Amino acid sequence: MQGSENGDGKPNATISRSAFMGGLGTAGALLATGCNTPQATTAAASRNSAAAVVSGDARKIAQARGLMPADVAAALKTYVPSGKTDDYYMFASGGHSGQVLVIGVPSMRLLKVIPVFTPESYGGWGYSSGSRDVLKAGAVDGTVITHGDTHHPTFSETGGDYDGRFFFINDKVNARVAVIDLRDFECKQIVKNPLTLSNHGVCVTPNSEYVVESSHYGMPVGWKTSDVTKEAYRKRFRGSQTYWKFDAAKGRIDPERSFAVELPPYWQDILDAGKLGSNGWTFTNSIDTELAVPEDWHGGPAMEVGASQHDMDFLHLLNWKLAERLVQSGGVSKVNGLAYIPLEQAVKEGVLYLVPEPKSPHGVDVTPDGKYVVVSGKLDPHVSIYGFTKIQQAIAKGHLRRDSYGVPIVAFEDALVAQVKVGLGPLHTQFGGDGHAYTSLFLDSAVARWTLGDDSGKGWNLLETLPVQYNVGHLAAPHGDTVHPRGGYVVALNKWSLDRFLPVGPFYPRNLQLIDNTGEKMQVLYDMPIGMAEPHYAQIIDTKLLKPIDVYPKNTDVFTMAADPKAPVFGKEGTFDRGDHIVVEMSMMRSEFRPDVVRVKRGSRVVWRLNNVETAKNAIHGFALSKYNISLSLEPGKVEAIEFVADEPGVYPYYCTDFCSALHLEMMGYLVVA
Ligand code: CUK
Ligand code: CUA
Repeated sequence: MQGSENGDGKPNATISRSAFMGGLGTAGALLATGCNTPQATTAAASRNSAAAVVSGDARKIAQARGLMPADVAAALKTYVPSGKTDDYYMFASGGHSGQVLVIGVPSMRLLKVIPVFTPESYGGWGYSSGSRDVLKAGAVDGTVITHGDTHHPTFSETGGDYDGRFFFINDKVNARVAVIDLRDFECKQIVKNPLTLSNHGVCVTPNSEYVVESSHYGMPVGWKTSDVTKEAYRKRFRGSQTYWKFDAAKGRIDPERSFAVELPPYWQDILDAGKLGSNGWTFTNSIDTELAVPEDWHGGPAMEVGASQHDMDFLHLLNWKLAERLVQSGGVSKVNGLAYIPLEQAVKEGVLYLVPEPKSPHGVDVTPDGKYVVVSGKLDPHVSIYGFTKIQQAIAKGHLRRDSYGVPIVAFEDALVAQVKVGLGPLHTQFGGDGHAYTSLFLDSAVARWTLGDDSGKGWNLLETLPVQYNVGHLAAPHGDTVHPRGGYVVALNKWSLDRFLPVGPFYPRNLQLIDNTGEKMQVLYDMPIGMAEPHYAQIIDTKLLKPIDVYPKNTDVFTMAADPKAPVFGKEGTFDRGDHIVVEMSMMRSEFRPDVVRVKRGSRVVWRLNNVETAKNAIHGFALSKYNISLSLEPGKVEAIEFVADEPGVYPYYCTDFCSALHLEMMGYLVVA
């Protein structure tokens, strides 16, 4: 029994965290002996405090609650005492809530909801002028979109590992990508793809040169057509892969320096970027090489049947460094303002290749060493492992057959290194710090753990599978898709929870399960309900890499992260008539608004600037104005503005929405419209 070294009742000060994590027996010993010896964790401090817990009382509690030794071990592994913090941040997509969730690991405590694509009144997102501008930049043909379907979160990387600086997430339903600055955990930019209305995969290249977005459903380029026959689909519908240039100094995507590569309309799906030896390439799978269209367009079978006829779909291999050189040499045209490499040119220049991949593929993940690409097909019980070297050799050899669009196809046998039979419905793969790979099994509701082998095809073996509850989608592991996975945990992001939680009506919580992967056998430690939309993917980052600011410097405009030249000046507040509009300059502090009365004439356009002049951590003030649909959140040092027309005479209270002090309820004022 692992951990039994503690069973002799002697303190074991040298036991490592990972040994502790692996030791179910530690808790077993705890229950069996009820001893007073310190059980180990990393910190010396917690080693001492553990002594108090590990007593006869703990045993009594466990017995009274009917806990098994494994339950107690799980509790000890996930419990983060009051006042202590977690080892990792998990950033999870918020699914079709359009937001991003920040969760502590291993405690699985929700730390923050970052508003992104959807207005969120707690953060003033979509109400302040600055955030409205961000949402407006993501408008589709002039329509400001107030929702999103977030799937694939991605940290910025340096050298193939997360660098803790920025975070990106896609909106599947309108083909948009958002940038979040990890200095303040706030969304700063949304870009709309001008080629398509639906995307799916998003990843970054190893030094965040590009945020890469794959289109999803086949679309006429620019979506403005009503020619929807089967023939039109083949001829004029296309996929695309967009390489959004990321300017890390500015913290923004630069559409001027971005480009796209045209692809056949195969419904490109998830993608991943090559790393180390395979850096310079991206790998994108696809699911509708049948070119199926709705029955109505040609009288064929239903879409889901039509799109699942082939035994193989295509993995797309894109040489983005070559594409970048083409763009930089000025040899490409523009479509809807974006530099664009048409399919024919991509083929001619050797930018694009295909490799067949088994039935209805979904996940594609590059191994930490960059040597292999792991593909899983929903309707094939294997993960297929392609060798980057083998692919390059096949390309160099030439004589490749082509698809109906003329794209060269590397033969499956020439690219394949191994297949591991993992179970039913394999979707997504992550890599653990233990050198193993972890694949989610949607149909089996399980996680498969398997070993990585070599080019000869040896060493690729299934180790074990662990049931999870239920219908797992993605997995997330600490730095689990980088060159340097940290290990310790795997989180299963499950679609269904069925019997896991108290009933809350027909909308069941989604279930995130924390798994310990440090032992011989994996163990589910914790079920975390998500009381909103389904998080698809999440990434987990070492907390040491993030250095968020706790107070904005004075007068900060959070969209430039610099002092706002128009910030209201403390002591010079007031209401000023500027001819065609009224300017309100307001300071906020505990526990007052200055001014506390704002008088304007009916019909005035009002530009209201607010400055939280506090410098103390956590001294947040909200601002809500009755009738005018305004809610703001001003963290200390932040400046924001709102604009509206005061169109009705009356008296409208405004007040602070954050309980900021004992006199918080008195922090209010009146807008008087005469
Ligand atoms: S997808 Cu949802 S479980 Cu958008 Cu990565 Cu596979
Ligand atoms: Cu400020 Cu309450």
